Amino acid sequence: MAPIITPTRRTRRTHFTRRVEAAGVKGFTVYNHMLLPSVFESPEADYWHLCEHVQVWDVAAERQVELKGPDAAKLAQLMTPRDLSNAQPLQGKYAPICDARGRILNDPVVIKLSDERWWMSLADSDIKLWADGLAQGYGLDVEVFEPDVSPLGVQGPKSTELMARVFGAEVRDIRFFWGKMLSFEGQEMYVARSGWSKQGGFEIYVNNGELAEPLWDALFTAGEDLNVRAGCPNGIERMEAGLLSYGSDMDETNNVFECGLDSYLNLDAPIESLSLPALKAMANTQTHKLRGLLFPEAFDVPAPYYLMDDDQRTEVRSSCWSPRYKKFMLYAMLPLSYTAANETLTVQGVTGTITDIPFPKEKLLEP
Ligand code: THG
Repeated sequence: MAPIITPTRRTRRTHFTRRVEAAGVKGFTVYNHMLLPSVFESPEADYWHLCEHVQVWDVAAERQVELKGPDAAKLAQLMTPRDLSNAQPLQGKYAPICDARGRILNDPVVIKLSDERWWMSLADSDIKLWADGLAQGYGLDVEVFEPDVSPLGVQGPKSTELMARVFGAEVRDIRFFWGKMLSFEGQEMYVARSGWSKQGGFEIYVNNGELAEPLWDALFTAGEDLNVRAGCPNGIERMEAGLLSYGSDMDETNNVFECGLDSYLNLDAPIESLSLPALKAMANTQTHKLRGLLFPEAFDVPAPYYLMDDDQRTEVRSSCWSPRYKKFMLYAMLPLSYTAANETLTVQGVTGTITDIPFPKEKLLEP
């Protein structure tokens, strides 16, 4: 028998796990101490289906940390160097969370529900502890907790049609990273146009566990002729799209500049944010940058796998074969001293081209 992850109370199940199992899930990962499906048919079959049809994703492991109270906005702004002062109710913003040394602790979608109520829809790290520690240390009037809210993704080119059938035509004019309160069986829930793919889609923030399975079933009944299937964040699609995965591509040893997330900062905004002084001081001083690499053939890079030697040694962060472009895609944090002098890198005798992230389309299409 292949080794498994032993299920315990710590590897929390979601309100959708029974349906995910019934749909034939073949693998899980653990994310925010919770099960996150990782493959259904195969990574490649899941990829093609996602790009052509519509999938329902149990992304409940994208846990929310809720900030609630008079100082909620103040705490949210303290945690991220992205200016939140212009955020409107029901708007989301992709906003890195950084510590006082400018390092990345998480890269959530920050959602303003109202002035005194915010969610951070988290990647995989323990931000509730950090937020509560800051609230206590700064003496803020805010509650910090994990609400029983479970995002359900509806992703793929047919997602708007499916969502309109279940939630009504109002979903059609939701703009990217905005949301509406829409009702399912009489329960209002936050529905946003977002999700960890570039195939288009929505996320439903299911706030009543008893409606989780009925909602799942309603999506599958309404989507039968759309070829709806259970799916999950797909490693191939997200690398082709240039989406970053916290914990794999970057972690708390990296700063936002190295990861290319500097477009999500507002260094000159008149905001009070813990990391801003450090980030201003370190702008343009980084020695490494997360880059893409494209190889004409695949090879094995069992983690941890290191590229180059000595002071240039660097670990492969993510990799996979693109069946669409017939290229082996890899992300690595490369020393600028290397990329200043070289446009290629040879690994196991295969020479790859160094690129930006996302991979430029013309590089993907190169023969
Ligand atoms: N949805 C929700 N929560 C999440 C994720 C999600 N939590 C974990 C993880 N994903 C957080 N990380 C990301 C990374 C990228 C994006 C969203 C969440 C993303 N980025 C777009 C891009 O890079 O093109 C757009 C960002 C922007 O322009 O603001 O979508 O997926 N609920």
